[in-house]
Amino acid sequence: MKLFVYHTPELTPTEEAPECAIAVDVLRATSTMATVLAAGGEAVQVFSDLDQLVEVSEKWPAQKRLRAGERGGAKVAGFELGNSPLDCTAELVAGRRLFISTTNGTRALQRIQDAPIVLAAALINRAAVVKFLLEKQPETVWIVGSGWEGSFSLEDTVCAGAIAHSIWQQSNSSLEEITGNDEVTSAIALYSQWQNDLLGLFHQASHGKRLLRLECLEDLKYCSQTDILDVLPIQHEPGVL
Ligand code: 3SL
Repeated sequence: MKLFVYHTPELTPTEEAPECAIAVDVLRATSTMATVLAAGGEAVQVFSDLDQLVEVSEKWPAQKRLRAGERGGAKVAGFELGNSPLDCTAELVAGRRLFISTTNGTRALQRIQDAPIVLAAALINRAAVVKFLLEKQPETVWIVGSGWEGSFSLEDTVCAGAIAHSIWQQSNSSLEEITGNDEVTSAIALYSQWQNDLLGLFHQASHGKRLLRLECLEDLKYCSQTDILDVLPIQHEPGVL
């Protein structure tokens, strides 16, 4: 298995495709998706366009759907949910489909949706993603960070590093054998440096600071936990996990 890390959807190659592609948006889209599925959500359907989300979700029975929208960190008016995983309780989401559009995370998923295997990963479900990769042994794996509007983000790269580090430790492979590009080595180095203080790293991160200004400290705390949900968000049809 060769791992490749791409920091943003924009930096992800367009002319080739891996066997498995993983979207990462720790703060907060993929953390929210993992939480919804772990809490019994029927599925998560992603959209980059809000109007399209409304149009498609309207064809779904009202009691079986939830609409979640985030722009600039804030909830989209008229939707039931923003993008806080803490709002996604089992009472609210069980048996319902989440129709979601966020600034960067849903864009990352759409960028990779043509790969044969598409996953969504966050720190909270890292172990489930690693277990799947070790069992399935795809030849090439791309880990794609969502970043922020085309820029690098610390929290997505540290999660990519957490995944790569765990594969390296559990696969009996050398670092060189699993490393497909330099970004993998730097992501592992970032994770190794901060693995015992991921919340501290989020306080350094530009999007962490943005969310703190929006009074989302509890979200940062929740999303900085590692391996707390045994859930594998895997794409069943384009855009649906
Ligand atoms: O950019 C995104 O996709 C979001 O996850 C950003 S936020 O954390 O909801 O502000």
